[in-house]
Amino acid sequence: MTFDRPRVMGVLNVTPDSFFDGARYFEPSVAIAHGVSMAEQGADILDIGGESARPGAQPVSLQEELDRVLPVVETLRHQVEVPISIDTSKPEVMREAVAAGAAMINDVNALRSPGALTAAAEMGVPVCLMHMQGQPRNMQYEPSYNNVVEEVSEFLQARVDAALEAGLRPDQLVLDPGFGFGKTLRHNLELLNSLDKLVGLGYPVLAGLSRKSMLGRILKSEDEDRLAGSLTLAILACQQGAHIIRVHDVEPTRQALQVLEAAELEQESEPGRRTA
Ligand code: 8Y7
Repeated sequence: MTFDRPRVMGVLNVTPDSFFDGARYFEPSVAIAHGVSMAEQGADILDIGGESARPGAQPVSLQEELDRVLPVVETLRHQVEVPISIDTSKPEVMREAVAAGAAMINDVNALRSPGALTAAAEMGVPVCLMHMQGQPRNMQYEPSYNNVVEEVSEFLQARVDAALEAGLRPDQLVLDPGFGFGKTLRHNLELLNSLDKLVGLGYPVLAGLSRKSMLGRILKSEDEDRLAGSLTLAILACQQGAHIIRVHDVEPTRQALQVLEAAELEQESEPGRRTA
């Protein structure tokens, strides 16, 4: 995948308890239809997950997670042309989902689970390494950093080093600061404003901001009322150099990014405005 323009990753949660769309797409046929619809709306990647990472969420068993995601991966890959990403931290789920047709791994645990580095190295597909402080069950309990941008960046660099050491190729890696994963509103905004520093590590950067509670904090709104805020955050992330935006609302996000792209192209082509 090239990143000449920002790519849109559509979220497909096959869970009963994800915060925004939990239960909505728990039935496989409904999840599949939603995946097809996001592809039609212009998603560049579909991210299928069977374990909620919402704050306070409880882990699910391996078998339960496989039962949730595999039928959806298997069917969707024949119904859409866009690559499918598997959102999991479990090496067994990574392997089975890739065998079933997934072309990318999205791991909120950054391949820290036992066996995950080896599995990802063997499969050779792109992997998103995300930063999280704590675990979903406790991560929003008093998150704390001395310097959030430096700490997240050092963590991601250490995970890159571990991945390369385990035999992953540099061109497999995507980095993500993990908005909302063990972060206060201030931490999230600092990371957003310094996203260019993560981009400076030299890997594509993924940003997941869609409908997150940071918007609830700013807007005092419920998650179904956060679309405009989500689009604003998507634009800000892309202006800071993000390559992939993970969202629930594919069509509006594609439109927002198209408008941004048109404005940026115009800026580049207007000699009087050139700064460099
Ligand atoms: C993110 C994510 C979630 C994110 C990446 C939600 C699975 C919570 N958020 N993966 N997953 N980045 N890479 O709000 O920010 O969708 S789950």
